[in-house]
Amino acid sequence: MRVVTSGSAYLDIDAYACCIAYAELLNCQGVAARAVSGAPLNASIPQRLKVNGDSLDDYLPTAMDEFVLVDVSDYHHFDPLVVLDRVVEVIDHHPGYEQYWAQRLGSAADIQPIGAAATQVFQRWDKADLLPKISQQSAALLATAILDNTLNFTGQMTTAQDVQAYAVLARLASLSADWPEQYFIECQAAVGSDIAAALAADLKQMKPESGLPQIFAQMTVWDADILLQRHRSTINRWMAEQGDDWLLNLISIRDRKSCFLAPAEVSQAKLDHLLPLDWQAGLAVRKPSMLRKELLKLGLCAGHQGAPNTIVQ
Ligand SMILES: [Mn+2]
Repeated sequence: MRVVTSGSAYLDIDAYACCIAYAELLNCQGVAARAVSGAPLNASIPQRLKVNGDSLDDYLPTAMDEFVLVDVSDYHHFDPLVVLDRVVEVIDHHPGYEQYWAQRLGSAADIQPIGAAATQVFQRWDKADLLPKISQQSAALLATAILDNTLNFTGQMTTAQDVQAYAVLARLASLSADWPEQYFIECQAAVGSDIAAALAADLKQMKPESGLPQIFAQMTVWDADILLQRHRSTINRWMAEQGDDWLLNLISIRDRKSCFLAPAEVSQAKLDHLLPLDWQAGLAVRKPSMLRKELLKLGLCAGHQGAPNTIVQ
């Protein structure tokens, strides 16, 4: 059995879609596979696209099983059920571990700088000439994962392949022309219905050398202004319970901006060091929107340019 799985902390729609759609492809090709994960699903997965309630298959792998990792390649963050020596394939779009996997797996490691790992899974279906057999659900999941991970095609990592994959998948899944708007509005409703859970499900602890605030939460919604109007005090309260030095990057698809929420001066100063921002009562707006991985890249570069001892502090 091939166990198709992803990271340990939570599943976003890209990881979730890739697990399901890639296991489906393997089964179509006569390789027994199942999509398995013990991680909770975050607010990027709409209720109506969930295949099995609020979790994936909780199958317990046997000593005979092999593992396929999707949307993750940093083995520190693999689902705990993974046995590293029995990983046979990796499909991912995060930088950092390309060499490691190329040495271990050769061409079975597919790590590309692309908007969504879902686009890579789409390419597998396409190459196998099996797209006419993909389930409507998997097509909808992959298409929506592309929307989410590319910020509706405005993210800096978006490629022409993402755009093309979405067009084909949206047709196969019969998605309407206004599906992107519908989808992000639905995410906003999910976030708004339980702010604390949504923050917890996309929160990362940043290392000092990142040059970023220690606690970094990120959420993507349709209209950030409305969300902030309704929930800003709850967000402030909940984030302050996690620590003093925190940042929320609230990405607003409708107006293509990031709202950075960081009340502490120490957190604001870290961001000021990386890009010009105008802080008003703990809030700064950045247009076009930015992803956490883009800020991390800026932070790491700034660290390397400074004096060596500023990196390790
Ligand atoms: Mn992804």
